[in-house]
Amino acid sequence: MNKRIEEALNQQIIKESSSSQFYLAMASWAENNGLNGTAKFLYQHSDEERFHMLKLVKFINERGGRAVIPAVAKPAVEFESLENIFTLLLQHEMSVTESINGVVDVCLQEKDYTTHNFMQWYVSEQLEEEALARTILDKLKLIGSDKGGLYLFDRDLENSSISAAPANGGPAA
Ligand code: OFO
Repeated sequence: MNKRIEEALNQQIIKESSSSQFYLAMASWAENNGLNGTAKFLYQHSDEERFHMLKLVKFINERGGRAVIPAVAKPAVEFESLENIFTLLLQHEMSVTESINGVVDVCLQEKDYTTHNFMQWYVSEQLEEEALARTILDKLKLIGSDKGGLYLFDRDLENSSISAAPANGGPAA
């Protein structure tokens, strides 16, 4: 496997792994704060990120490269509010999108059209994830500090009336 491509994909593994940990920390915070619907949503999201990481690990290894499993960095323990969580989540997704675009760029420079094709799955996944995070954040901004509204929001997430369509081959978000 082309070394630059291998390095770029391994860097992406770090990103997906940190996304999974980050959302796991958010899920745990939500669970401890009585927000069970949000916790369920974020636990699922964390699983989905792990799946994104695994998909890269397998792709690299199947193509003769060597996937490197990164150390786990400790994410935040405390979050200010639901709005704070989803603001951070959107910012994080935007940085992941940038990094995916960087990998796609390396694929084009190295004329690796197979990996370029593989990465298109991530490109559309990022579109969905950013759109979902924006929708959720818009709802939270409307709700503001209204406790009844926040209760209903959390219940909606529990019943998954706010959720992304499952990406091809991936678990439901
Ligand atoms: Fe892996 O899609 Fe979010 O980060």
